[in-house]
Amino acid sequence: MAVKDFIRERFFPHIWCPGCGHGIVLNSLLRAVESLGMSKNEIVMVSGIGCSSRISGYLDFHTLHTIHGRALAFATGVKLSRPELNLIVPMGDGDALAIGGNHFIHAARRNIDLTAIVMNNRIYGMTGGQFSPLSGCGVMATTAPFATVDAGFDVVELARAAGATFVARSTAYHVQQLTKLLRDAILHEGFSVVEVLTQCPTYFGRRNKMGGAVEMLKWFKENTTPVGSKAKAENPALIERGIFVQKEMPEYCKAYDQVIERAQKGKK
Ligand SMILES: Cc1ncc(C[n+]2csc(CCOP(=O)(O)OP(=O)(O)O)c2C)c(N)n1
Repeated sequence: MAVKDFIRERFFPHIWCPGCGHGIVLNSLLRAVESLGMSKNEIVMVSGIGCSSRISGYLDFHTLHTIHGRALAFATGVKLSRPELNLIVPMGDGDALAIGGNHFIHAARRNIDLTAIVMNNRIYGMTGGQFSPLSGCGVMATTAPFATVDAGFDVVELARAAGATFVARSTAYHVQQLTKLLRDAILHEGFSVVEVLTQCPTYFGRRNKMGGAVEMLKWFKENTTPVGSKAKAENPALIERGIFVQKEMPEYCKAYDQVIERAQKGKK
């Protein structure tokens, strides 16, 4: 399997708990990259801190494992200095939308050509199960032993409103769709966001009595539906999967190059 060439075997076994969905995302991402025929030298993966962010250690791309919540800021710097490279930024829900929420909306607003993957397990996995801005209301967490009272963000609506030009969602159950969406997101020129609902049986599943990994994956199967389906009209509680936004807008690095050109010519 050619994908094996993309893995740093020396860092295995990985740190993820048995049944964690993050490994499924890693697998889908590798298949997406392989299907694009990209060389690993053309890819830079930038991550922050979290179970999800550890993915950058396991892949033999150019990788930067940075600080919690700041992956998009580092990635913006890399992309502006080397726009010919493909930047992939995997993040946890806390990383992307709690401490990193401001970076997220501004990267979307600028339409810089990065692929942001939000690995949404609705909990802070690495630090022991605190609730995140994507946990939603009525969720048990170590920091909410009597359940949360905060509503969660809808990543798709947030990314859309902030200006992302490609926005999609899938789950760790729907691996073929996920692979395709990751491929489309990498190909898209502009800020692309793929939200992946992924299971954390250890902290989210156990506390919320959702069962183990298999039951959580079944939950994704039974509680999601393709975007625009009839099922959603009949049952508004279903979570939609698919592509929500796909449009062309001026890309930030290209627009910035034009500013440099104008400055060099001395023209306003
Ligand atoms: C500035 C800073 N604040 C807090 C932490 C502690 N910390 C590390 S990972 C993490 C949250 C991880 O949750 P998430 O981003 O959702 O990813 P997951 O582990 O669930 O994949 C926190 C709070 C840190 N490393 N740095």
